[in-house]
Amino acid sequence: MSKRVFLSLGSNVGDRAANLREALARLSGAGVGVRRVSSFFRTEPVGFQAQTWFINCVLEGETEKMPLRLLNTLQRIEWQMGRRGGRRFGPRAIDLDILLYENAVVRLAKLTIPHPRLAERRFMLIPLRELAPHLRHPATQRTVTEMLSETHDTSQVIRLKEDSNPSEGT
Ligand code: PH2
Ligand code: MG
Ligand code: MG
Repeated sequence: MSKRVFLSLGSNVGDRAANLREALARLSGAGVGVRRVSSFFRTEPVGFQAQTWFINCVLEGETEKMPLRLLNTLQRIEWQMGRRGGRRFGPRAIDLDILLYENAVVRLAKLTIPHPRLAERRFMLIPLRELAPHLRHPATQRTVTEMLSETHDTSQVIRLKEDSNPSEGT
């Protein structure tokens, strides 16, 4: 039985849009069927300053993998794409995070689902709203639209007109 998942993709190093596209292709080749992808967004860094803005998107996918296996796959792709340790909130070519996995609530030392900061991050909520505005957080029961209207995050999230053109809108 395949599971429906929503993943967040982010990059703030190098050709950021190309990095997202490469990650999408690698996911498809690694057992994560990509069903739909949100627009790409230029997003103000959250949690640190003096960094290049990110490009973020969210995908709806389908996978047979259990949560920890999926995490493993994401970390392998991050590694292959050149993310080698570094600061937790430092610059990165690619960051792949699990936002939602069916209606699962997972609380393990190395993995929390839904993503623990989902409701505090416009760069996750705005792309997610494009794909699934009425989807509910399995623990709080808030919809994506509700989380967005209630969040305290004020960071900027600007939709790119063409996901193939990272410079647009700068
Ligand atoms: N990821 C973070 C911390 N801050 N800010 C933006 N705009 N986009 C991100 O993907 C992001 C962030 C930690 O993973
Ligand atoms: Mg992250
Ligand atoms: Mg991450």
